[in-house]
Amino acid sequence: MMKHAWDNYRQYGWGHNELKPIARKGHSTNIFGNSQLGATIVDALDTLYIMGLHDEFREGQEWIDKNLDFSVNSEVSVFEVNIRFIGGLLAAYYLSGQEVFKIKAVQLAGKLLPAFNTPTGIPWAMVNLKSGVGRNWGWASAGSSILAEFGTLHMEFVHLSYLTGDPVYYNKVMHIRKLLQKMDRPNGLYPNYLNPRTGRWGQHHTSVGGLGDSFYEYLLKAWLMSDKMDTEARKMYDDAIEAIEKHLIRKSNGGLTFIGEWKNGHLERKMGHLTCFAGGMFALGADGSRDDKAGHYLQLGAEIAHTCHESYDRTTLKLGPEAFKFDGGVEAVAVRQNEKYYILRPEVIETYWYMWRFTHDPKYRQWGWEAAQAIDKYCRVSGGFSGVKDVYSSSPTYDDVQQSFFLAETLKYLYLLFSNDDLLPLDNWVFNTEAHPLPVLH
Ligand code: DMJ
Repeated sequence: MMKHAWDNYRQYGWGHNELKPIARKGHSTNIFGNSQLGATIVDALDTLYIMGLHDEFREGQEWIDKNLDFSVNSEVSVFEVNIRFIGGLLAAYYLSGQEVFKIKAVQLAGKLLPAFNTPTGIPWAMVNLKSGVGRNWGWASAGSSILAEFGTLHMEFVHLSYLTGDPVYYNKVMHIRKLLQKMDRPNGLYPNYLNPRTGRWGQHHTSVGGLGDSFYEYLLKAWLMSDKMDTEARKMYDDAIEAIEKHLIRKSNGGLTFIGEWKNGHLERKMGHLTCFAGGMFALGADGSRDDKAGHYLQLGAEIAHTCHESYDRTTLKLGPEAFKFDGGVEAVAVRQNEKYYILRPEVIETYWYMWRFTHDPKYRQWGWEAAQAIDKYCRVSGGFSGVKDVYSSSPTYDDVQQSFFLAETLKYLYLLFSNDDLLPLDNWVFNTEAHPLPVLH
């Protein structure tokens, strides 16, 4: 599957950010700006390396060496470029030892730094790589920055300071943490929106899915990546998770544990595909949890994995919808037409993999295999892999996008699920939110 995805991108989309596997041409979205930055190459490198696809890896390295140029007049998402490009380049560097990846990661990080020039030091969502001018998404509550965006820089920036000896990156992310620590949190929850000019929260929405997700993930992973020395991060994670469990996690009438979304004091009984990563996060954070609640968190991870598997199993294609409800007799099923799509996302398989590593219960391999077969059956087209618009339809239509995270995450987690535990052991490696492994800094 990786060969099929890569070879088609190589043939039809080379150098573009992503591939349109049906039109057989390059694809890009506004998160990458208007330049051809080869997002799929950078995102896929470590997967190629891990799978032993060394010729493909070398081709990618050569393209990066000769063509990847960040001095372009292009406005990109700071978060996306950090998790996919900086994370991807750093992982490729650590795995292969090739200096070019480190050099490019540091060059790119320098281009992101102007995004932090705000009255509070909370970065803008977007920055122009050439001019350094930053701004926020027009749709985000009252000019706010997004929790999952400014809160998902820590792992990569700590590594950048470690590799360069320059504290500037570390200082930027620690400043964000200190600021967050000082703020009041409604019901102990972190709202998704924070205004970088005023330092005030925007709308009181809290989510473990889109807009919130990887902020919580990075608190836990900052602690793991520091060889468990960063106890401040662990405490913030424990506090946040306790509040989430109290206010957002519920059991449906049918006995499925789900994580809802908190909107101005009201719990929306809806869970996103993105939220399904949390099963793996709870399992990963079980060891070291407060009050010896390791068993509890491993169980919670297992329950989320089960719920997310049900969201797949209750569809025609056996692929999960973007969001599913637990309301009025509906259980783990999408209701609105615009929530029925599957865009090759990794989160459910990611959780299967973590649960497999921690329990070795064969059902996780079984579930991963079901998902792999469904992707191969319904998302494979002759020009690559495509997302599908309706997982409940027996004749689905395609969205014609091969997302870069399909190669970075979905296929990597599947491969790891069927590999031995000594391939990237979790005692030595921590995966960033785009599945790029970074070493623990002992
Ligand atoms: C990826 O880019 C990352 O996993 C991110 O944290 C969330 N969204 C996508 C995949 O669904």
